[in-house]
Amino acid sequence: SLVCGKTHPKWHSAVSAPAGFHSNSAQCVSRKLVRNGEERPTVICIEGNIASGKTTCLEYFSKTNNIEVLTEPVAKWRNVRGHNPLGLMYQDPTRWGITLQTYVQLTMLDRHLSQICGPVRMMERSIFSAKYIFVENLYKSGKMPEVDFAVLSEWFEWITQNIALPVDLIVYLQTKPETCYERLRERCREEEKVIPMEYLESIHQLYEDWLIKQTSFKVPAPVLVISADDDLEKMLHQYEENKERILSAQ
Ligand code: D5M
Repeated sequence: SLVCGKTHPKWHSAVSAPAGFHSNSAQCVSRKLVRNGEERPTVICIEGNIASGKTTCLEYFSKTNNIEVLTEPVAKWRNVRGHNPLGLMYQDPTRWGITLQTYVQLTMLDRHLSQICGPVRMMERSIFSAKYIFVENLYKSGKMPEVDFAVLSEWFEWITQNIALPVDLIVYLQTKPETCYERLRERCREEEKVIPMEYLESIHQLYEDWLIKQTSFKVPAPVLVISADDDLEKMLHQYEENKERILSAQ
C-alpha cells in the first residue's frame, strides 16, 4: 500500500530501465526505483501561471516516445456529477473556494498516484502548486475563511506526510502576467471571463516566491526555468533545445 504510517516509504535505486523499455536512448534512461518491488517513473511537473502555455509544452513532449503525459483534470473540476465547482469558485470564491480546492486536491492526488505507464511521467501542475499557489492565494487575498484554510492545510499535510509523491524536476514556464492575460482572452473559456489582471499578478508573485526566490514553501525538486513569453514557434524551439536536459532529470 502507498500509505505507510508517518514516514515516507524508502525508495531503493536500481540501474536498469523498467521492463518493456529500452535504456539505450536519452528518453528512456530514467532511474528505476523500487519500493516493495514496484517501479516508479521519473516525474516531471510543468508549472506556470494560468494560460502560460503548459498545454503547448505538454503537447510537444507527448510526441516523444516513452513519455506519459498527464494533463490537469480541469474537465472534472468543471463537471462533478453535473456541478461546476471551477465556475462556482470564480463566481463566489469565499463560498465555493473550499469546495473546488477539496476536489482539486483529491483529483491531483489521484494523478500523482495513477498507474505507471512508462519510464517518464510529465504532469501538468501538481498537488503542491494547488496548495502553495491557489489555496494560498485564496487565503491571502481574504477570500477564504480561516477555518476552510485550516481544514485544507490539515488534509494537505496529512497527505504529503503519509503518501510518497516523488517529483524529480519542476519545469517552470515563466511568463509576464500580461502575456497570460492576452492568452486567456484568446482561449475564451466561459468561467475565466471574470479573471482580472490582478488575479494573474498574484498567482505570478506566488510562483516567483515559491520557485525563483524559494522563500515561501518547500520546493519538492530542482527547478528548470523556461522563459515562456515568446510565440508558439519560438516556444517549440526552446522545448527542442531543453529536451535532453528535461528528460534526463533524475
Ligand atoms: O488552468 C485551468 C483553469 O483551472 C484555470 O481557470 C485556473 C484553474 N486552476 C488550476 N488549478 C487551480 C486550483 N488549484 N485552484 C483554483 N483554480 C485552479 P490552466 O492554468 O489553464 O491549466
